[in-house]
Amino acid sequence: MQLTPEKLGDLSPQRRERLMARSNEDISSVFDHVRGILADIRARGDQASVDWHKELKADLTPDDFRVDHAEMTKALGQTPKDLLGCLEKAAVNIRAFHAAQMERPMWQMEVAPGIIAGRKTTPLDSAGCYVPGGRAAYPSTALMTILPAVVAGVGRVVVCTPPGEGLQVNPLTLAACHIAGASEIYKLGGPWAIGAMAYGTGVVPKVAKIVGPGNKYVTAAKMQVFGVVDIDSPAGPSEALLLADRTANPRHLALDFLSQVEHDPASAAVLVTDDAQLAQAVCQRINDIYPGMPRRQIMDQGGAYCAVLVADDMDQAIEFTNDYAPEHLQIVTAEPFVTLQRIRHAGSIFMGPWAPVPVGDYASGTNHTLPTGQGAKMFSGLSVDDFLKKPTFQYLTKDGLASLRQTVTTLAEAEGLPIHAMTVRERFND
Ligand code: HSO
Ligand code: ZN
Repeated sequence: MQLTPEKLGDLSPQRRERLMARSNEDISSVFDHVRGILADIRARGDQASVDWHKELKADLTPDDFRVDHAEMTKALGQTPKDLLGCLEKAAVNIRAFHAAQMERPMWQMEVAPGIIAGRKTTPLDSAGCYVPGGRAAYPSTALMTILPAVVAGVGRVVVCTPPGEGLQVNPLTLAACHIAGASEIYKLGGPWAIGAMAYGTGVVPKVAKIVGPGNKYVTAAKMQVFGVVDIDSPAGPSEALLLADRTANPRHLALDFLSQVEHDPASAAVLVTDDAQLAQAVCQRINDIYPGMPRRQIMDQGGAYCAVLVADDMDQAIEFTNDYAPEHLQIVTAEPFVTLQRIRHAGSIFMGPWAPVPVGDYASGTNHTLPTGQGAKMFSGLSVDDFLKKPTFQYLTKDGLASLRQTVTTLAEAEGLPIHAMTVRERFND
């Protein structure tokens, strides 16, 4: 990756479109394959998962997918104390921030005299959290998906995470599941995990909603079980947009820029600033430090979605930011709270010189399961809202019903539904 500043106003429509679209993965090519696996899980349950995973363990049985008490105890024992302490500290902040998102359990109002209407907030009975494994095995994602469900009051919080050789899973992920308060954990990944949690098998329970990031097979599976269960919004490779003015430190911005790019070859990073000197300094710094970076191979392929853009002024920079709708937005300006007022679309916003994105990836309390690829224009990041439903209710007095008699009976008859009208009229016949 070799960066040079580009003038925002001079971007060709193709260049701008490429930056806006990011990697924009087309997952339709795996739909048929995934459909086959889901159908197999639906028809044969655990036996289908056993057949597909035989090579991981000799004499595999459905019960082997369950993480039992002994395995959890072992995982906790294997995890260094300081790491457990860090997970716990992160969990305290995530719990606190998500607890603050809880709505009133119930509210009501008098819509008109004698007509009381209100709304309750009730948690889902169950939820399934998918925690990726392999190259992207992040214990922090266990905290970020399980804790909002637990805080929302979901009774049964099920976790699936993909196993490797010997049906082993990352002990740190198990420790994080334990700290977050998962009810049960299964060593199952990909469409098998999604199918099992959507339909229910002998071993894995059916849940009401499946959340959590995953590769294209996981995303395709989630999309195909939508309706049988609810799902969260799709999340692709990580991305960050840095919105900065001349007050920003180029050495800090250079690392902030690269931090999300180290996730995935398809990750994206963009700096937008009204200060050409800052843009030049950040490019220079990135070009200098880049060759010595540990995850260079991954970042090499990611360069296609990276850019350092010089805007005519902050208005133009902010307009681009809202159109880009980044997963992570870093605002490093003289008055970040003033800039914030003008931001409409972003997953999670990091403000000021002391808030690099990784604080939110781990421990400031906000969630890191966020919409990518301009999804922030229509979706929010994971929160307790994902695990809450809001049934409405009403109570009418006799006078309240009388006041609606004419309206309801007339509308019911206009819609050709006479019994609807009779339910009201009959009450005044006694
Ligand atoms: N930045 C990622 C989350 C993550 N970072 C996990 C480190 N570990 C997507 O928001
Ligand atoms: Zn990250």
